[in-house]
Amino acid sequence: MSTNLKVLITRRQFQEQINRLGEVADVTVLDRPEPPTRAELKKAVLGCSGIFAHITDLVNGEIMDIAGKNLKVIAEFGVGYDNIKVEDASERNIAVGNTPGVLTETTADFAFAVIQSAARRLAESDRFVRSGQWKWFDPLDLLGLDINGSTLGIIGFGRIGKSVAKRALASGMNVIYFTRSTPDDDFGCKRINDLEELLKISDFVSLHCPLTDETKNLIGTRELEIMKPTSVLVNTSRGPTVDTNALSDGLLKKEISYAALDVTDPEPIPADHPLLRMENVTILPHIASATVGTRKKMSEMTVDNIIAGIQGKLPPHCVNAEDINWE
Ligand code: 8YV
Repeated sequence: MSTNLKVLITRRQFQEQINRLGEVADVTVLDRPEPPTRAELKKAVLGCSGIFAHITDLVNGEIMDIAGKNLKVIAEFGVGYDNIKVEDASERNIAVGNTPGVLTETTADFAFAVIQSAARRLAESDRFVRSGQWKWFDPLDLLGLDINGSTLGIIGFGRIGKSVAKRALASGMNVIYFTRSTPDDDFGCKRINDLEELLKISDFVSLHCPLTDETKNLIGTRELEIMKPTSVLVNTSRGPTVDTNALSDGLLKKEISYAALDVTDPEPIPADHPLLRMENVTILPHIASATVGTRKKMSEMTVDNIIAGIQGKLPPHCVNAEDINWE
């Protein structure tokens, strides 16, 4: 459809949602598996009213200014939107949308699967068989950790953190948590107000906080030293919440026993990174929300946010609604 509204989708997306957008705007899709370069992004945003953004796009004031005065809405395909400079958007009266809720259970399922797989060394055991090292049954080989009866420390007790906690309780874990917010209900989990205390007593530590200035490198050298030498660190939040070099060192010094990461800093992690040579590390390619159903819902919600925004209505899921004045 030819309108004067232009929308950019920065990666390939579900055709059904591209078609929905096409009914109200001229849509450009950067239809490749890989992210656009900075130069490509700058060129593609020119004159856009809406940007359908992904985690790989840094959308800052520079990009917003290049897009120009038509830009009304930037909609993130995801709940975390640390790649969008929200302050820059608010200063320019541009709404920022995201997709909370629809990915909570899928991400929690995945995070708990990662906790279990780290406990029982599944990735390592698979590599052991594939590489032909499995010669016979050995009663003392590949021994893991029990989930039941152990303590899970959750950092960030929002929607996803709570859903992971429910799964953990059902599996017989004791759940403790650290959060800056005030949860209305913690269904038998124990709040710990001191992060160091949580790190000291947890057998598993799982990160579920957003990436902010405060949470960048939340887990670094000191935190790893405090953790139990037998403990497991699981990160399905954002890579930079963990200091990658400190983690490599901490694993080498046996400060903790295992790390399982769905997110890394940088992302992707370079193929020659020392972490990839360690058996007691699992690294996954940022797939916590990656199910057909959930990614479709995220795409639909992102398009809902864009359609509202380009038509001058606040997106249904707007993170800076209080800063927007479209009178
Ligand atoms: C997305 C995510 O896959 O929602 C989030 O915050 O990390 C993932 O669900 C990612 O943001 C893709 O843009």
